[in-house]
Amino acid sequence: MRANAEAFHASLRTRHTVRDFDSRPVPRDIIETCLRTAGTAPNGANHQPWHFCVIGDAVKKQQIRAAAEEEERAFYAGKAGEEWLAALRPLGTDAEKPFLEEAPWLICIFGERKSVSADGVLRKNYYVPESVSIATGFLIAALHQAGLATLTHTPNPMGFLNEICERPAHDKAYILLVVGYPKAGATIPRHAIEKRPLDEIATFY
Ligand code: IYR
Repeated sequence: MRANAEAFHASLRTRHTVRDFDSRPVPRDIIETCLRTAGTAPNGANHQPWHFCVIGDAVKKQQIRAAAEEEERAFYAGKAGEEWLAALRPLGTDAEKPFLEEAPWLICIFGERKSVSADGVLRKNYYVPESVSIATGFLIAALHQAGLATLTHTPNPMGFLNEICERPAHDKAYILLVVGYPKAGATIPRHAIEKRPLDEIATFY
């Protein structure tokens, strides 16, 4: 038990968000297996209120990049506010998102606020943000374990993804997950490496 817990921690602690992706292809079946892992996540009423739109198509990637950068330009030009922009400065991010075209796969992660049940009735789903977030965590861990890097990208708002992915209005895009290999020489901001110690993030009673 101890050895397994430590081995999993040793693996996950080496995961870092990457912002420069190589265009080297990643086989589709690896992504499929990792998505099956995401689909095992605990969720509200076992409705499994998520949908993963997996983009490998260059034209769709181009459309996503154009729409995301439009939102990001507004964000960095002032919509974010000074406090938020100051918090991001140590990461060195800006409105340019070339990785949206360079990475082999983009996974648009939607929460289904409603979904069609087996009997064809549109039913309400529960704990959608929580369920989608947990599934996303499983997905990121699975991709990492497979040897892939990810970036949890969140242009805001992300309504453009419904259009590009042809998802209904009752689906909400939560995260645009960029998946691939890091570009040679890709770096990680020093700011992102420091993790809070256990005694700060947990209290035992
Ligand atoms: N979505 C923007 C801004 C951004 C916000 C947070 I909070 C981050 O941790 C990183 C970036 C962008 O992708 O640049």
